[in-house]
Amino acid sequence: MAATVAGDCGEAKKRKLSGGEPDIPVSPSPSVFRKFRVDKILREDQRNKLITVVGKFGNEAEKDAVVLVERLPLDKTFVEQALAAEDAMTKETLKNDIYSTHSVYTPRAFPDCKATMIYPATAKHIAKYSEHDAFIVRETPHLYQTVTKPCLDVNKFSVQWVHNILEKKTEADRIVFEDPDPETGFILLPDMKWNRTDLDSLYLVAIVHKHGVHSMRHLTAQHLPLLKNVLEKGKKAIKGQFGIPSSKLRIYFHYQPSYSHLHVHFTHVKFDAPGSDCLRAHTLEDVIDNLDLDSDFYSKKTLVYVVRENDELYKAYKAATYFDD
Ligand code: G7M
Repeated sequence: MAATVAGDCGEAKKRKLSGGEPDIPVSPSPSVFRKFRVDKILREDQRNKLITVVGKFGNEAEKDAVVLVERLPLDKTFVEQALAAEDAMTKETLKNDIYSTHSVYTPRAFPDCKATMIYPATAKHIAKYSEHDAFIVRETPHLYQTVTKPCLDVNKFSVQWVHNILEKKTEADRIVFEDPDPETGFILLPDMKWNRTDLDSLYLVAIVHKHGVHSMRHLTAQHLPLLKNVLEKGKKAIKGQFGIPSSKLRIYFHYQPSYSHLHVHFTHVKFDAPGSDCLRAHTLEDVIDNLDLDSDFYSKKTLVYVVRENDELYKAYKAATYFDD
């Protein structure tokens, strides 16, 4: 189970976030983390105000849970309502002439953190969310066939969450747009990383209905109708639903993706989304152009990306003596 416990204040709450009912703020209930005990800090990222830990809900025999805790971005509603709320408290920390600073204790109805939980977490999840050295790989088609593919075939994350979305078993109320065509259709919905409050950090993901396309590496010209459909209808749905024009959208694949069912990321250009850098992101427009030029582009292309120590792929390249250090 992967659960996102998120705050729901802000501009976006007033908009229709999905095709269904407007998002209604849910009143908080006792913390799901009451019995949680932190075993180890996996990663501290003060710049992004994020700490990732691994721990357990019970005794040693219990399965591990990975929890990512991040500060929510501030928004207009917070400044308008939370600061002035009856039950808000402040403590003056400095006063000098006309200048003063204050610690602000916000009312309970205003969440200040978002926690993303993965439970039960596998060793691969713990590795994914841990701090470790990064190494750049230049994956030739030969390296893909001889090392990457055999490794990924046995070490992949479950895509059960993807199937749940496609079969409307989970997150159905969050769907922003669906084209049900089995060949060219997709479901567009908020990515787990988006708090759904701040449009400047909008993050949606389009999951294709078609099965069996594991990553960008597998794309050929035969997938062009699918890709063009995701691009055009995805942009249109975001404009219609959130009022964001396509000139403000970064639309891309990850390579390597974490999950081997084809999906496309849509993020706001103002948001410095993790994995939107040149070592992981490939814009959908570029991918379409490349396939228009050559149907076999991605079976011939050398693809550059980062692997991290602890990652099974890193270990596989190391065993194949790919790295020169
Ligand atoms: O790296 P990759 O291209 O595989 O990215 C997968 C994306 O799916 C990431 O941006 C995740 O935040 C997102 N994601 C992962 N899970 C498990 C979920 C989920 O359960 N629901 C939603 N909505 N997004 C998810």
